[in-house]
Order: sequence, then C-alpha cells, then structure tokens
Amino acid sequence: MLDFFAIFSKGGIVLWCFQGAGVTEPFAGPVNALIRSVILQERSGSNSFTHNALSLKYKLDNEFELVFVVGFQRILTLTYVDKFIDDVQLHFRDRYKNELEQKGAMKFLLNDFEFEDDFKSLLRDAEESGRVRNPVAMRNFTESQKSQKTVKSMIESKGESKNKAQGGKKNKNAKKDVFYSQNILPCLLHLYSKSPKPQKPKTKEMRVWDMGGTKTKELDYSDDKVNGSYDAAGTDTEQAEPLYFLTLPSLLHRAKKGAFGGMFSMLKGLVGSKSLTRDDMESVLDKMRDHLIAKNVAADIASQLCESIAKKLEGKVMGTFTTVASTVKQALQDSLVQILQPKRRVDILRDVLEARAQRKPFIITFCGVNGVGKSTNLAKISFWLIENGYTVLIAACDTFRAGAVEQLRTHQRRLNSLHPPEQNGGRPMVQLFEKGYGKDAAGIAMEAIAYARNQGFDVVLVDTAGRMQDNAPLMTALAKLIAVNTPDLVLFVGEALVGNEAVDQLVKFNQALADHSMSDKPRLIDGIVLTKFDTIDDKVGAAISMTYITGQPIVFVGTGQTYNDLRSLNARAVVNALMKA
Ligand SMILES: Nc1nc2c(ncn2[C@@H]2O[C@H](COP(=O)(O)OP(=O)(O)OP(=O)(O)O)[C@@H](O)[C@H]2O)c(=O)[nH]1
Ligand SMILES: [Mg+2]
Repeated sequence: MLDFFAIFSKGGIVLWCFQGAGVTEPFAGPVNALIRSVILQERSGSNSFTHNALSLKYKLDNEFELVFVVGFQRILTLTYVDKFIDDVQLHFRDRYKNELEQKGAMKFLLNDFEFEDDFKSLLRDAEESGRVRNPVAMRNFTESQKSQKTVKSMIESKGESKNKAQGGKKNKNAKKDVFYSQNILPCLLHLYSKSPKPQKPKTKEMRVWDMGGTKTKELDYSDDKVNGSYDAAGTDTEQAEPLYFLTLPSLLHRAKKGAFGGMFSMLKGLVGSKSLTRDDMESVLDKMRDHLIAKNVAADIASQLCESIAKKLEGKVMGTFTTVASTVKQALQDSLVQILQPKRRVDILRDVLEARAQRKPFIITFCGVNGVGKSTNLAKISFWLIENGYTVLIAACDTFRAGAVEQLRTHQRRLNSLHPPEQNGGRPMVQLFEKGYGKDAAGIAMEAIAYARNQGFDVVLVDTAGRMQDNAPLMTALAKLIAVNTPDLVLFVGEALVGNEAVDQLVKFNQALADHSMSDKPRLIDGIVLTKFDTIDDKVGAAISMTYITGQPIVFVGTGQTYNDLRSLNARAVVNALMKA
C-alpha cells in the first residue's frame, strides 16, 4: 500500500529506503519537492504534503537530525500512517543509537543501516492494526474482572493507600525533575536521580517490638525518617539525601566513588543533554508569536511559523548552558532568513538580454489591489531599465480608473526628458501604448506586445487596474489578461503597510490565476514588489507574510516616491528589524 519510505539526514544523505512492490516511479522527485517546498521554506508546521498523485507524511527527528518520510497514493486513506512513522522512528533510533551518536556526517556514510526486516515487520503490524476490527461483543458481569474479586480484596488498607500516594508523588517528582533540569542545580538533581542503577526494592527487615528495650527513646524510630531510610522504594539513605545540599567536594567524592558513573558522566550531565519538549517551548513561542504579530506579520503566518519552529526543535538536544528562549530565538531568526532568501533567481537584466537575443520583448505584468503603487513603481522600474540601456514600452492597460493613462503619460515624458532621444540615436527610450478608457485590457496588452516586437522594444511593462481580491469579474479579467498574453514575469505589487490582509490578497490573486488558466501548469505570481517600505519604521512583517504565502521572492522594494527609490531586499536587515524588541 505504501509507495515508499525513506529515512534521510537533514544534510541530504539517504540512510535507508523502501520502495513498495510494483512501484516504478522513483521517489527522489516527491522527496525533493518536499525538501524544497516544505523543509527549506520553514513550512513544517503540518506533517503532510501532497505532490501530484502522492500524499507524503513526514517526521523530523531533531535529536539525530533525521527526516522520516512515507509516500502513498493520495486516494488512499491510511489511518495507521502517523503511528507507523512514530514506530519506525523509535525503532530506527533504538537500533542504531550508537551509530547515530557518532559525530559528523561520516556516520551516515560509513554505517550500513540494514533495516529491511524490522521495517517489514513494523509495516505488517501497522497494516494489521489498520484493518477494521470485528465488533467485540460486550462482556457481561460474570465475565468481568471485577466479578472475580472478593469484597475483601477491594477494601484498601491504610498502608496500601500510603504506598500508592508515595508512588504517585514519585512520578510527579520524576516529571518535575526533567522539566527543571534546564538550570544547573536541577540539572544536577536530574543527573543524581538518574545515575544509580535501578535497584530492586530491598525487603526490609520487619520491626519486632520486643527487639529493642522498653524505654520510649529506644522505641523512637523517627530519626530514620530524617535520614531517609523510611523509603517505600527501599533506596539507601545516601541516595535520598536532597542533592541541592551537596557541596562540590562532596559531589567529587561521589563521582570518585562511581556514584555518578564516573567523572565524565558527571560533567556530561552538568553541561546538559536536555532535549527540548513542546511544554518547555510553549511560553517562549507564545511570546515570539505576539512579537511577530506586533511587527505586522499576519497572525496566521506567525502561528504557522511558531508551529514549524516547535516541530523543528522538539527533541533537539540543547547546547551547553543555552536557554530555551535563546534556542527558540535563534531558530526563529534562521527560519526568517531562510524564508526571505530567494529560492529562485530573478535576474531581470539577464533575462531581458536573453529575450533580446531571441528577438522578442521581455514582458512584465504588474497587478495588485487599488492604490498600492503599481503605476509609480512601474515607472521606477522603467527608469532602472533605461539606465541599464534597455528600451521600454509601457502598456496602459488600466482602462478603468480616471487619470490612469495620463499618469503614465506624465511618467513617460519625464523619463524621456531624463534620457533624451538625442542621446540614443533619436529614438525615445520609453514609449506609451494606450487605447484610452473602457476597452478590454487583455486586448490592449496583446496589441502592445505585438507592437513592441515589431518596433524592437526590449521590455514591455503592463500596467493593470487596481482591483480588490473579492471582485470576481475584475479578477477574472486579470486572469484572462495573463492567460492570453503569457508574460515572462507576473509581479504582485503589495504595500508594506498591509497586515493580516496580505494573506487574503495573495491567496485570492493566486487562486484566480489558477482557476482561469488554460494550461495545466497555471501562471501564478512570480515575484513581489513591496512598496511604501519607507513608511513603516521597523514593522516589516509584510515582507515575511508575502514571501511565506507565495514562496516567491521580493524582487523590488519601493522606498519613496522618486525614480531612485527602488531597492532590492536585504533579508538580514529585515530579520534584524523583526527580531528587535
Ligand atoms: N512613500 C511611498 N509612496 C509610494 C510608494 N510607491 C507609491 N507611492 C505612492 O502611492 C500612491 C499610489 O500610487 P499609484 O502608483 O498611483 O498606485 P496604483 O497601485 O497604481 O493605484 P491604482 O492604479 O489606482 O490602483 C501615490 O501617491 C504614490 O506616490 C513608495 O514606495 N513609498
Ligand atoms: Mg495605477
């Protein structure tokens, strides 16, 4: 039923893999897509991913830096898969613990992970448990365990309940022990409580009342309690001594005695081998989420990011003396840089050159909601292209808003005055292609492109009317314009002031483009122009929201209203602004 199962390191080395019987498709494609679209883009908040006809489920093992991935046909509903991945992970870790604990990537290359038999037996069990069980008939009272007990056996004596209470308390302590071991002192506690080998409870010699004298003092056994020998588990007196009273010399003395498994293990305990749990991170992640929202990251995205961080860190062994807060903060910072780092190279100047070699214009379409700065930034990009020696045709496809065509004409005049035709062999560097108002924008764009091809323009910049993402007729018109004219680049223009709205805008623009596309690989948004960056101080969250939703790079950042106010994104600076308190 499974198509494949793969275990690979986060560094990309495949440790072991399984391919289902009769499956011929290599699993490298889907796994690469998972790495590219989910793991590298910090979207590991959910544990599933779909790729063509396949469903992929995965689990990160942060302690050993491993990824476990299972793939199966999307149409199948395999209820056992989540538990199965957990089982395989635990089994694999247990079996190859020693190998995995070795340092460096060579451990993955040098060791043979013969996991086939174990895997098959786990799979058999899982498939078995996944089958629908026959309904089991209810037991009647005479068949129940309770009916077998006598009334006497159900009465709890005082001693028993005490033992139970102590047992309960012990468990509670054990939990507390792990939870607090982030600090050095409790870390010692953790170390101390773990070090002695589990002992069988000693059977205590029964006290016989006529054993020791008759005086009250002789009969007073209360000291035993103080020294700790009054211990239900039968551990010795020394062990029950509260550790935080121990001084360093006494610790060393214990280490010499081997009470901690030697000096080395003592130090190992001291420097902490604490693995992070979700509970440890919860409060820090909550604060991080609020901080990101305060920096204008869309709330949904902030939550997804924090979830992804939690998944990434859960089980990871913390470094020496690092706090949970600093570990989470560092992980978040790395993730933010990763999100902003372009996954795809967008080099417009090079692409224009390539298009010129093929004797066709390079076409860029600008879209976005009303008033975000499409026309202004289109003019800035024209200026940048002209400065680089390319000729530009602006297609005035906003046939809707009054003044839109005149606005572009003014830009064209100004740009040509900055780069007079006389300096360019009498040919204007920028020209406007316009057909007035009320006409079909897709048709005008098509005519403009044909004109640019005939006239040998290097670039066509298509200005479109602003539209709200919920306006279905206008969204359809935009999708048609893009489907018909197949531009080389579709840029979404969004302002940096946007908050939660960014998610809705981008999702709906992409959805409209996908819905009205005529090809099976629809043209979606290829890049983002983030405008009005000069107006937001350090609330730079929109940059994260936009790149996170689309997975596309921020190609330009608009930083003002003059032609020079166009920049490329500095991911580090944005992340620093985001992390700043
Ligand atoms: N401060 C600042 N203002 C900008 C920036 N980009 C555009 N603007 C201003 O935003 C306003 C709207 O710009 P337009 O270019 O007309 O916006 P548009 O998206 O074309 O608007 P519609 O065509 O009506 O949808 C203008 O006043 C611009 O000067 C920027 O990067 N920084
Ligand atoms: Mg405009």
